[in-house]
Amino acid sequence: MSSKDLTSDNNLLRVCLDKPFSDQKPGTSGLRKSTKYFQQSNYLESFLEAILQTLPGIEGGILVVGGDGRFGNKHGIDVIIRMAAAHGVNKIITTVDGILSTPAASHLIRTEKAVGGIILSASHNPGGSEGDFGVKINGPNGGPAVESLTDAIYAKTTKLDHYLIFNHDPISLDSSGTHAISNTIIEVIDGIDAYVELMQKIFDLDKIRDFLNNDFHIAFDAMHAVTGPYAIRLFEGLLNTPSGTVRNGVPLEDFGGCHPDPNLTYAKDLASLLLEGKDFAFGAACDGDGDRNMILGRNCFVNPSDSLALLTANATCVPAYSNGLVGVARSMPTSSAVDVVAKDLGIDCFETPTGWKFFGNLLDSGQITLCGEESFGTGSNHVREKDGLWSVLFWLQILAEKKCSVQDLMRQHWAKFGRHYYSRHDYESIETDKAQDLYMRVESLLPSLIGSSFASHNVSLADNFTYRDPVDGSITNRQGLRIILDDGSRVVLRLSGTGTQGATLRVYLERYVSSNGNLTQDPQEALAELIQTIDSFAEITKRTGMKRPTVIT
Ligand code: G16
Repeated sequence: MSSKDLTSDNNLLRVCLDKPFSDQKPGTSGLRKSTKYFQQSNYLESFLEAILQTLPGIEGGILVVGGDGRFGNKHGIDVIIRMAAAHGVNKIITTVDGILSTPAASHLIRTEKAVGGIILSASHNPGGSEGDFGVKINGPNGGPAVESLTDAIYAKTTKLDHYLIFNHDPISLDSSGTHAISNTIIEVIDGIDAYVELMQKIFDLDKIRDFLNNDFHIAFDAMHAVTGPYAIRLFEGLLNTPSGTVRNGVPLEDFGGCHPDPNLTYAKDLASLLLEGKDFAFGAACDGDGDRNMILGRNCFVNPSDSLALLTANATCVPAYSNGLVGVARSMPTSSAVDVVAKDLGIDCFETPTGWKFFGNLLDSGQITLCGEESFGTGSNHVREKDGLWSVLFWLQILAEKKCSVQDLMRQHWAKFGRHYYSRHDYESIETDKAQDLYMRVESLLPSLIGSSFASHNVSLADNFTYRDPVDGSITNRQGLRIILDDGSRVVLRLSGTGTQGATLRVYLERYVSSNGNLTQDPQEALAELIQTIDSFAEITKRTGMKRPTVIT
């Protein structure tokens, strides 16, 4: 049993831990576990204590706190407020109902000059008492904490013997207002205002409104997650689209029982509406915490890698980027579609490991303007997170300028730059040992693959990706197994850092067809030989017993 001691301040508690937790290592995006796991006594508090002891400038600093509205959000905010006050934070900024999207949190951290932020979200993972919960840590630049910080937090969790917390009634998040616990001010603000103002500065919303109001019908699916209130304000308010444009717009603690991951599997109602129906010319969805986006046109799904390339090629349509881009970056498994555009524009294109934190230094040092990941994430230097609604507005701005359909825009793009056929196959909930064995076996075979034949081509490179940060020189190794063929085709294998059940194997497949080749194939057909070859080489079906992936994107 933990013991609680009163310190000299009668309301300040020092709670002793029987022993430290050993499993609080942050993954690709903070600490993510099942809600039930987080409900273990002192589990959340231990991780928060480690953050509060590690984040530089906490005492006397400003901390931004919010979440995606999932089960546990308000309780978590209450605990953070009382613990942050116990650590002498000067001001905590949190939001009405605790609703704060990840990009909006990033913006607040930057504008309020906070020492960082704590975002309660398991992102695109399901929520509710049977779902997942998570704690994301952001640094003073507004971006996900860099590895040196998350490593230090993890190291702290393994040694903790106590945490500090104020005994205090929960601060009401029902409306805006200012409160205090001891010397700490708690400001509860509207979490939507500042973000909407930022969007008004970046985009020409009048132009988008005129375009949409001229019979260009759109549907947006907020998946009962955090973007609902933002989207209603932006689309049904400022852009004057009909009421009901935003579907599933009320944030629910369990996301209405849905999986708030905007892809063709989990946002299939919206996908069917666009891919089979005739009513809408444009559709989009965002994930649990509002940083991911999926873009659809009538009869057209936009692959996220293509989306990044298209935003790059058309960036000057957006007022904030009308002077062009300084450079772009993509994560290693993201297709090379953006590389071809960057080359054409004569700007740098960087390749980083998976995870938004790796874009931070490039954005902070002014070397890139746009960046993105294949996992439905695109963003720019306006914040230090990927930004779902920003991406949707970016698309609408381009369409308002070009006055064409999404499908036409994609076809014009491929006709100029060629097409990178691309797909990600996820094999979820594999037994961890089996997944590790499969992965390590493939890794050990890579050196022998170089120069040999693979899917009718020769392997020109096969390795485990190592990244050297061009700004601080730090090295991050073992970031994914790459098999690159002499025609530029690639297969990449990674084990996910965000799953909570067993292991998820991600297989990324890419094949380039130049502008005079066949540009209208089904991606799974275009990639069929690569798919078969990697399955037999990596023994995926044989070792997992799974005949097909859980999710195909
Ligand atoms: C997945 C994606 C990554 C993404 C990460 C965090 O990681 O593959 O590209 O950066 O989720 O995304 P979010 O911020 O939306 O949680 P992994 O390790 O599961 O592949």
